[in-house]
Amino acid sequence: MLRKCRKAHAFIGVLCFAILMGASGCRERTSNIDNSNHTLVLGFAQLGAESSWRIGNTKSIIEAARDAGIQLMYTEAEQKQENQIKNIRSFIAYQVDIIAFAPIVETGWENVLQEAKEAGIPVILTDRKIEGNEDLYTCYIGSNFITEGEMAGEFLKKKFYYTKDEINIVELVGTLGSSPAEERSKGFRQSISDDEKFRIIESVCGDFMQSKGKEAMGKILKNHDNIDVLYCHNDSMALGAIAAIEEAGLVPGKDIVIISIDGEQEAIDALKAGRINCVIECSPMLGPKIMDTAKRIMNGEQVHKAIYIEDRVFTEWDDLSDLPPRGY
Ligand code: GZL
Repeated sequence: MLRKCRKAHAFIGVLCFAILMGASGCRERTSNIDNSNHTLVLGFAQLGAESSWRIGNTKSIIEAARDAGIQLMYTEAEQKQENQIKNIRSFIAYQVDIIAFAPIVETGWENVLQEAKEAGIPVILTDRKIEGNEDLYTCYIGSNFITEGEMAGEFLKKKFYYTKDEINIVELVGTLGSSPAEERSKGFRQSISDDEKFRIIESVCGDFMQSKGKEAMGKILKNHDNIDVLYCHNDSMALGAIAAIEEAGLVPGKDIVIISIDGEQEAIDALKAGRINCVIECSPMLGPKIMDTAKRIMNGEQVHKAIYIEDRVFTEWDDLSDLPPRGY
């Protein structure tokens, strides 16, 4: 996984540098792209490379821009909001036709999005949402994280339908203040709130990262010897937590029921091997929808304010033998 990340990093870094170098200075923006010789320029400010999901998301965006004949200016923020804001400002200065970005957290975007609005550059939110003024962006493209949290709760209620005893749950939370973390927590709690046997005994941030998921779960296991369920906001943290569970001499998927979100290949393989009990899909393959929506916006078409991607649930009860490779 690490080697794959490094290779992906190198490729993206070179690509990003080449695009930015080839795109120095300002450019003359046209109001729309109906004249055939105009190439749409889209600035994409990615938040980081913290998980297989994110690497798959970046790959989908780069490939979809190429297939759509869109010139992509790509930047990566190493999970720092200040970097994302700087990168968006560089797109404004260059006067790209349209900006798309995955806001690492929900707040702190008003100023830079107001600047984009005043520059007449439409903004697409991808993957994650922001709080506040909806006039500052044209649309959101991504998953419904509340629903994903509810799906996790529904699996749990089915799994423990006949159990009368208390069910102790620990939760590994994604990046604090991010919409997936906030909403996956909220949807899960809403879903299990009608049965008091479910008790969340600890909730710890693992920042969507495998290393931090393992570290956090190691500490939780030292403080609790009565854990029945682990609910992880993403697969990377779940895979890290599984390593910690095994190091503690416990059997993941048996001693501790594990629910995770994303649907990356490694998590599906763990599900097939019985080391995870439920994986909720959150597709990172947003590239084609982003590029199609960008073209529609530039052609003056009305688009929906929120364009949700359908997600599926994979459980220990499903026959996954025909599931095609996940691609991330
Ligand atoms: C969800 C996305 C989350 C993934 C994580 O749309 O923002 O960020 O679930 C990723 O794997 O780090």
